[in-house]
Amino acid sequence: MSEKKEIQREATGIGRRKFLNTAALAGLTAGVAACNDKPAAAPASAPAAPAAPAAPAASHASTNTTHLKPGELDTYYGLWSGGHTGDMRVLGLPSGREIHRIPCFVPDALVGWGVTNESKAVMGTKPDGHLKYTVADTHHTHASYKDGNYDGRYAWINDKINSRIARIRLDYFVCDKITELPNVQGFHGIFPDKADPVDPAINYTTRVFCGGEFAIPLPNNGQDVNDPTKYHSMFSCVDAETMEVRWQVLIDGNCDLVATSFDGKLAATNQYNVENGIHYEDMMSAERDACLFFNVARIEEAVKAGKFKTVGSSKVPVVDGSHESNKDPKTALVAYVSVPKNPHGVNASPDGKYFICAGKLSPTATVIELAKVLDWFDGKMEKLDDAIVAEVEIGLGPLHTAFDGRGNAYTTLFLDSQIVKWNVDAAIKFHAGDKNAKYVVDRLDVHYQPGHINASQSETKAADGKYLAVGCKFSKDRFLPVGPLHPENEQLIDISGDKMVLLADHPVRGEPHDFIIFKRDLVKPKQVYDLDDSPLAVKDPKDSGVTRNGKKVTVKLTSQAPAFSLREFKLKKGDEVTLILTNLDKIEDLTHGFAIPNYNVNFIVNPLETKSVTFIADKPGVFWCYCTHFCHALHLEMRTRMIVEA
Ligand code: RUQ
Ligand code: CUA
Ligand code: CA
Repeated sequence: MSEKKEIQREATGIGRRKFLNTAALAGLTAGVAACNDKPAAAPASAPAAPAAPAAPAASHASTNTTHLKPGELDTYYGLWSGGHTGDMRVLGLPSGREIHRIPCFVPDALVGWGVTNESKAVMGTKPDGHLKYTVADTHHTHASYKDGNYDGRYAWINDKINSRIARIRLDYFVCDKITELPNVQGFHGIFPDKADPVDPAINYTTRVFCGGEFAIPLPNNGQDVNDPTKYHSMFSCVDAETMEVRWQVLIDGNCDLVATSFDGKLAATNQYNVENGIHYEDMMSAERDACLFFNVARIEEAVKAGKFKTVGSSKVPVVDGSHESNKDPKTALVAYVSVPKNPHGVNASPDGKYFICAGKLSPTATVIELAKVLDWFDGKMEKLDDAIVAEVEIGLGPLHTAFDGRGNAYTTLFLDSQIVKWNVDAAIKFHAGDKNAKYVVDRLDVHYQPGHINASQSETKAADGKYLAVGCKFSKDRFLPVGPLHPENEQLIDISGDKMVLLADHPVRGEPHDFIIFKRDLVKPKQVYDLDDSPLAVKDPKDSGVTRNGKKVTVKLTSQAPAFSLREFKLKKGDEVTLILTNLDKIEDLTHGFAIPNYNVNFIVNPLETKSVTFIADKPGVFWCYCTHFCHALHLEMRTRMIVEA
């Protein structure tokens, strides 16, 4: 059989893709009409159609190009979540080249993340010194703001499995803090605030909001497991600097993704389970769910006034955001705006006026005007749902939305395998009764089943409408086959003209979710550490040596290409050894590694960086500790002899 036929046959077989598509359609048929300008969805029982052929070459020439000549630098950074590899990835755009991976929640063998004492302190350990967790699932990544644009200080990323939030310093591109959210399961959406709701002088990020997706009995101690009324989830606020959890809001159902307003007054989360169901079918019974708007200033006043409780052993103040307790606008902390059936993404338009909720099981996008939500809180608008200024059909399976700064929104349609470009003002006119208002501007097939989407500078005041990236969950026939596991396909699209133009496919290791794309001059990375960054720094090769305190031994050494400061060092079997290594090479790109055979140790030290490891010298013998990172013509000779006496 020819190679081509074999690939085709595989494409029509029952696979993860078909299963997923069928399951999603089954959910969709529960009372949702298909979108007007699309053919009706296939019934759930119908066999999945064989793969659509690849899109024909775009008929519109693109002014943007992905091709960079050798030596040319990209003009944008992309920060990509790595999914269940637990890292953040740094891409250069428009080339799509992966430049770096920043390990956060999961050990990483290149840098020794989870091996060094410094990284273990960030990741968190059990009393026996082993890592508390070694798996994670990162979905959402966003960066700190100033004046409505990224300021290059920090980025954050979530771990859905263990409810942790990691912070990345954007000077060194390393993870420096991780916080575990109390009483939260399935921590999913994340968004930094863009200003303080009260103090206009604070026009930058000081809080990060976190949505909790899985409602659990609170406290989750094995009681009340079958009583849905005891199940709640929490919307959490983390301090951007200290990374401590400032407060939480107890809500009905569960919160999914998160958006924040440019004025700092509102944060929102989509909520697909107003039914408070604990079984799959219960979560899909209501025709409308909600987008929850949190009045940040009021919540913080309530916390200050002591109107909170705590849950379990956590000391974090928890205020009551349940629907029942928040019906009076004068006192409400949370507003429940209704949104059709199991919404997913919520995104803030760059003009600061609207949040847009994607319908997921409804083929609609809902546009909510923030000024009207504030009017409701202020008692100036009676019916909260009057804040909905548009609710328009856009296609099947809308998930996430990006913006071009020219009034257009771009939403992924998971089931249609398309991006729909639609005009927000036209949608508002259409919703208000002008049936001639054409809000759908363009559609583009993508390959295949897109989840996340983002445009260059999209959720900032500097949205520039040049590039759009889309994270396709399935790549199927777009790359050489490599066995059962397919890469995902991150596609790049030119959105500078009226028509979207597909520019490139990029295979990526599973499985990225959200990402942001921003201009390269917004970050100022440092390529050499400061010796004083570590209190343990060995500042002079003369300070190298072995010091002993009973069975506790400290080994200090330095690296300078092509040698370590100690040619050898002696230990006794059973010693508890802490080895500290400072790289005294101070020029860019001169990284050394340090591996100890049979001791499961390997880590790197970047220019002027200090790292340490602690281990028990339980195996006697000679161990050639060697440099694992190519540094010099004599890199292979760069070793030191660790002698463990029996
Ligand atoms: S959620 S599709 Cu975290 Cu949309 Cu990834
Ligand atoms: Cu030092 Cu290789
Ligand atoms: Ca629902």
